[in-house]
Amino acid sequence: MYAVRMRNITCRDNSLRMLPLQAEGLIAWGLSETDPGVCTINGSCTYTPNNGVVTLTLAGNALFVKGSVSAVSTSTAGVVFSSGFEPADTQPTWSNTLDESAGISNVRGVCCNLPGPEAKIGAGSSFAHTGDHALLYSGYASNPNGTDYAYSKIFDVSSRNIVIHSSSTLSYWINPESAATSYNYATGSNSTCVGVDLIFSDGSTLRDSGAVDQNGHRAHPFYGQCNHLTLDAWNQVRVNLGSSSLNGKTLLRVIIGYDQPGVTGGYRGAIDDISITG
Ligand SMILES: [Ca+2]
Repeated sequence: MYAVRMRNITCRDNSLRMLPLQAEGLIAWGLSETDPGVCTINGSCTYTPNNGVVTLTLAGNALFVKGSVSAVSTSTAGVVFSSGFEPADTQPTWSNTLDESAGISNVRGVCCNLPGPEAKIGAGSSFAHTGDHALLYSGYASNPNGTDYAYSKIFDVSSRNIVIHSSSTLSYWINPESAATSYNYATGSNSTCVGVDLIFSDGSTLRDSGAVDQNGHRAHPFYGQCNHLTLDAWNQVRVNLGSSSLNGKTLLRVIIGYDQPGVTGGYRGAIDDISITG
């Protein structure tokens, strides 16, 4: 029995060295006329002594594992950018500054001799979605027969190396104001024709990517969001970025845009709690 036990140890050690992870089947070890032995991957070893000796079977029932399969883990895609416009949050890089991707067409200040459309931090707990601050947007569209848009840049994220992956999402909250809640600056549902937009390193944009929000509306201020948001309410907009043509692209800027051709009048509202997951 002692000899058998020793062979078993050798058999075990050789099995361990020979086993690829998750291997199945028999492993032949040390087969010869005088020293036959067969081990299986579950550690059951059969030792066949020389002729004339009763065959002995050793069943150790040890489980041989070379390497291991770790527990399958799940993880939530991390937030790679967020801002609620509070003092402790990431602050806008720009204020009231047009974005070079589209700029402006037939939009001016909503009132009060403002030099142009607004895109700046506004304060007040009743104004914000969370906390006391949100991004205030406003403008006045003046062309009844053609283009009316204004795109303003907010955050420069070019140094963050944010690459869109299959699970990447954009989320933000927007409160488009009606005339009643905007000192009559806003007209009709103009304030709903606004959305957060993204600019990528190859010059492409979220608005022209075809990506849609959780309701199937394009993430485009006009071709999607316009008239699909509820006035005087906080609307959450969630966009699956990874399933669109944006997968693999590198994000440079977070901007906002108003866009609605052929309709004049003012618009005004607030955007808060922007987040992007990688
Ligand atoms: Ca806030």
